[in-house]
Amino acid sequence: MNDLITLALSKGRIFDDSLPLLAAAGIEVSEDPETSRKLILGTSQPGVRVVLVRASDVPTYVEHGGADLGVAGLDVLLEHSDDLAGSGLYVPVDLQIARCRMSVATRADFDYATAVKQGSRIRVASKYTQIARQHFADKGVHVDLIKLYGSMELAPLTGLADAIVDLVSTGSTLKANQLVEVERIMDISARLVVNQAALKLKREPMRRLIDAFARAAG
Ligand code: PRT
Ligand code: MG
Repeated sequence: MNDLITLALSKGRIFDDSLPLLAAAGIEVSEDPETSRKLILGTSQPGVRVVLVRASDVPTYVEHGGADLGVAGLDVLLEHSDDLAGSGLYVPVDLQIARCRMSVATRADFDYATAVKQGSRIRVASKYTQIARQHFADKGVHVDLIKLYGSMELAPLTGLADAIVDLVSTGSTLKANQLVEVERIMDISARLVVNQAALKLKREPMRRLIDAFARAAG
């Protein structure tokens, strides 16, 4: 049986923050993705390799078996599917890395609290339309959602939207664009996401790796 395990990571903060966890699990990645153009990286463990994919593609790779497991932000997982277990995905460990929050932000001169209280329709632009839809539905707020793929801060500044839903870490991106955080929707961190079928087929090495991640994440 082929027990090679493929781990999907994305370049940037997920890769960088996963390295110490991998090291604690006794795994060193053979190359630096910032200098190498390779998309498949070997590791110090012959049974484990890393594939580099777009952050939002990690759940797709894991769901369809292109990778056995991966590391993805909770934002990415919630946008991928509202039924992760139904897609054959198992999310066993909060890795506590790449932490930030999902928030609502507006221009300083937009009175969000009053708009909500009065039941006004609010125009909300976001890359995270599933999370935004759920949040405003839970609050009973009527919204017109506008799907964007980036530069969300621009939407309230140009009149495209009244508010945005975006990830906030230090707050400096909002500040630089004169936007204010008016509501925190949820805390976000990266999670280990596992293909349930792979876990059954490669039970021992998969278990060992998942347990090592869980211990390293504390
Ligand atoms: O490559 P692709 O565009 O598909 O994916 P991506 O841009 O989502 O990837 P990446 O590497 O930027 O983010 C990967 C994961 O890191 C996300 O899915 C989040 O779970 C997590 N994370 C943690 C963040 C941030 N912090 C963060 N600050 N993701 C994005 N940001 C952005 C945010 O969208 C905003 O533009 O940083 C800006 C805000 O930062 P501050 O510090 O100015 O508040
Ligand atoms: Mg990014």
